[in-house]
Order: sequence, then C-alpha cells, then structure tokens
Amino acid sequence: MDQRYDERGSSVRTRYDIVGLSIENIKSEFPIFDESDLIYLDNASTTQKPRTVIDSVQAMYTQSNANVHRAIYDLGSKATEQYENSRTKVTNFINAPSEKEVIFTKGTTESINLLGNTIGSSLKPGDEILITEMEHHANIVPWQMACERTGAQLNYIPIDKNGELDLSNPDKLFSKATKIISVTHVSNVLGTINPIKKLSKIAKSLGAIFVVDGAQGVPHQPVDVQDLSCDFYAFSGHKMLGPTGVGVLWGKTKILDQMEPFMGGGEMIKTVTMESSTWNDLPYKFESGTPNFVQAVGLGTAIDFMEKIGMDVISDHERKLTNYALSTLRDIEGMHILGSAKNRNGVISFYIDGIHAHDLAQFLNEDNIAIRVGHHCAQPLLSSLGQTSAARISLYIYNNQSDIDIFRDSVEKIKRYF
Ligand code: C6P
Repeated sequence: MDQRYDERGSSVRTRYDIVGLSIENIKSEFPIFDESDLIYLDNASTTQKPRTVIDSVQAMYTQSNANVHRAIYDLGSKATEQYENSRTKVTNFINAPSEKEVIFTKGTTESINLLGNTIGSSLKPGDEILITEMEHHANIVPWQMACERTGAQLNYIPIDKNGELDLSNPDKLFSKATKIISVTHVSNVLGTINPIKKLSKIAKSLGAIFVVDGAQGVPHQPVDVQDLSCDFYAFSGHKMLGPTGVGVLWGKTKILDQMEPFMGGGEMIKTVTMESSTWNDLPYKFESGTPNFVQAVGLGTAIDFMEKIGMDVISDHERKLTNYALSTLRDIEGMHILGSAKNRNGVISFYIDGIHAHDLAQFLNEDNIAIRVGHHCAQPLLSSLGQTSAARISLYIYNNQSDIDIFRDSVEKIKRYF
C-alpha cells in the first residue's frame, strides 16, 4: 500500500484513493490546479502534468544529465539506463513483443512522417494508400507527400451520419492495390473509437501494412498492440501526462528490419566511411542524433502514474464522465453535437446556434475554462461535416462532474449575453 503522511503523521493519501479515483486527490497531484480554479477541457490537445512527471524531468537535469549511448563515465551510464528503462516501460505498457520495436520519436507527427518517408517511399504508380475521412492532418499530409513522390494514389474510407467509418462498400474501398492502410484509433474531433481489429483483419487479407494513429487512443484506454494486430502504432507523450517532445512509433521487427532509415546522423549507424555507411540495430537505426532522453524518462514516469491508477479505471472514469457530459450538453438549447458513434470516448465537438465557436471560447476563457475551437487539424473531416470551425471539449482523468456543470453554467450565461 502506497501511503503518505503529513507532518503530524496522519495518512493523507492511500493507493486505494487513487484506485478509487477520488478526483480531488487526483487533481491535487497536478500543480497547475493548485494555482487557480482552472477548468481544463482541452486534453485532446495536450494534458496537464502530474508532480511526479515534472519532478522526474527536473531530476534528470539535476542528477542524471549526460548524453545517452555515448559517454562511458558513470553519469552517462546512469542517463542511458534511465532512458532504456523508459523504453521497457513503454514496451510493457502497450504489450509490445520486444523493446527493439519501440522507437522514440518527437511525437505522433514524426512517427507517421517516418513511415511516410520509408514504407511510403517504396510505393509505385498503381499502388494505393487507404486512410479515412476522420484523420488528423498528421495522418493525411505525410501520405499525400508519399503519393506525390511515388505516383501512388491516396483513398479515403468515408464516414456515415453517426461519425463512424462506412465500411458498407468493401469492394470499392479495398483491393490488392491497397498497400498501406492507416487509421486513427480514436477521432480527435468526433471521439469515435474505430474498429481496429476488424480493419487489421482486412489489411492482413490484402497483404497491406496496417498503421494505427494512437494519439487519442493509448492515453485513454488499455492498448495491446499484439491484440490489435496492427503493424505500427504511433503516439505522443504529451497527450498522456508526459512531457512534450517525445513520442513513440512501435512497429513489427520483420517490417522495421526491411525499412531504410528515416534520418541519417549519429547513433543510427554501425560504420561510416567516406563513401558509405551501414545501419545500427533496432531501434537505434531509427533514432538518429541525440534523442529527447529527458522527456523519454518523463514519459516513463507518466506511464508509472497511469499504471498506478489502472488503465481500466481511467477508461471507466472517462466513459462515465463522457455520458454525463453528453447528457448535460444535450440539455442546452441550440446545441449540436458532431457525431454520435456508439463506441466513443470523451472528445466532444459541437456548435451552438447563434454563437461563433471562437466567441464562445473567448467568453469561456473569461471564466477560466479552456476549450479548443477551430478545425482541430482535421480540415477534410470538418468540411465533410459542413463546418469550418467547431468547439470541442475533451476530458481526462482529473476532470469531474463539477467541471462539466461549471462549463454548462458558463455556456448558459454566454447564451443569454448573445
Ligand atoms: N491533435 C488536437 O488538439 P502531435 O502534434 O504530433 O503530438 O499529434 C498529432 C496528432 C495526430 N493524430 C491525432 C489523432 C491527433 O489528435 C493529433 C494531435 C491535437 O486534436 C493537436 S492538433
């Protein structure tokens, strides 16, 4: 039992409180909420950081700061050990078969660009890449660039009126020409959780490589890459309580081994002569230059924090809060929620009759409520929904019903003003 005591020796928190998701206790783990009555509802964009993560980043700089995999003195070994320890935590967290398959990147965007520049570049005219209408630009543009370079074609799985993937015409969507299928696990606009296992079966039957953009998946639910049966899974540390500047690309050894490196430089090589170079083993072949090792260690601490609560507990809390938020929002007159997928998470986009989304966000800001408005880096989706801009709330472990109530009261006040 993890138990803490105040100066008088009284127990101030037990592991049970966290397991039971006593929200007051969870919020108190996040220093940003100590300073103000901030209602933070922009978690799909980035999450707040618990004290343990902030402390671990500081401890790296004050106690373990030396370049990794290069220095042979003690400090260098210490930094390297902590960096690799974090890779082990990520490996276990997503149930990857091997640590060699876990590549640290800058984030989801870099992870998918790595793929666009490697497997994407090996395509030829006549080949097809299949994505969906609900992708974030990070899972559109790298594939558009790959098609531009190779002459391959980019196709889109449409969405239906509920904001779910429309797979009713498989013959139109899938063919032997489909070489790569890349799909978001969870939409950052609609909250729709996509049928990853079903798509992975289809990809396998075609011999296509199956990529999952997990930016909005892995922070909110247990993820087992072997169970999902995908070939690649990409995500960002800063959306799961970790620091900015670090993310992950997990991929199968069999495919990673065959791929050319993405970027050249230090650490990704075995030998370099004036004429040519040979490549390092996995995962270092894809980690050129000094990695963001401090941030990677912070990500490991974020994983410790989430595992202490339990990913099941986190997803259960979010599911209940999402239902509460949806029913609260539906009671607001003039409210239009985008998407109504059966299987969804706590990303909720909407617009309100008579109030521009940007005005809404500005007025909410005056009540210290943070939401995101705009196209959410998903312009093709917004235009297929007939919108140029939408408001969005997105929930996480430290949000509670009171946050939703305060948000609703503020919206009602703003409506009266308009
Ligand atoms: N979405 C949002 O507010 P990066 O920026 O590399 O950490 O993540 C990119 C990305 C990729 N895929 C999905 C599904 C995403 O939601 C995001 C980031 C944020 O919705 C910032 S635009």
